[in-house]
Amino acid sequence: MKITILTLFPEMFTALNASILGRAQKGGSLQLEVVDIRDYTEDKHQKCDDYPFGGGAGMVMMAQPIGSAFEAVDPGHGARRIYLSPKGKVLKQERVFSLAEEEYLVLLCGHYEGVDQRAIDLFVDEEISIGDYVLTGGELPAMVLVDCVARYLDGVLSPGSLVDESFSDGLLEYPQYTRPVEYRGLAVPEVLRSGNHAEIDKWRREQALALTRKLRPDLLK
Ligand code: 9WO
Repeated sequence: MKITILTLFPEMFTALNASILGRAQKGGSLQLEVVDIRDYTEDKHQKCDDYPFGGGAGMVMMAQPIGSAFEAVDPGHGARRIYLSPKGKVLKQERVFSLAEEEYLVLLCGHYEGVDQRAIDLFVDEEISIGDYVLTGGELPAMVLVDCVARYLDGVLSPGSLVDESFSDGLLEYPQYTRPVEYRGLAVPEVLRSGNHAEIDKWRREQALALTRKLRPDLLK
């Protein structure tokens, strides 16, 4: 899968080369491209933002550099074009699965007080929110989207971890323990040290269900 990120702050995306996503890129299942929208300005001073019509605080990202950047990275419009925005539908795991099936995503990151609405109307297929809060820009949400989608590409997770995840399908994760057996008076539950895998599976399912019922009952409806 290919993902292109359009942003005025490309240096923020160095974080994505670390850890798990570095592996996906090396393995070839993820091709990540970060594009500086400023490279596409036609303004002689490379200006990409301007005052809002109607007045008000702050600056608005101009339509021209954004439109030209979309057209340059995806001339045939084969990509799904997504704007990370608090106005979008809130991202859930189901949508993560379906996004992972796409060939090519182009993610637009807004900044300042927003983006000229015409860039959204002309070039964006879908707005996605990662949660109901306002940030200084769409860059962190874009990284969140890349991270959760990339987990489903080949070679990102160790074999079996997605199987473990579907085991507790839609539930919160059961408690995990590693060595030592006792830490500050708290012991690892006996069942996990029993070697009885049927009992371990049963305990984990029960824990996942009880935790979900207690902490996130909305996930069970
Ligand atoms: C700032 C602002 C200031 C005065 C009046 C109105 C205003 N609106 C905004 C605003 O919404 N700024 C956005 C900041 C502009 C686009 C990028 N920004 C953004 C994206 N903040 N939060 C997100 C986001 C994206 C996806 N999921 C959650 C949050």
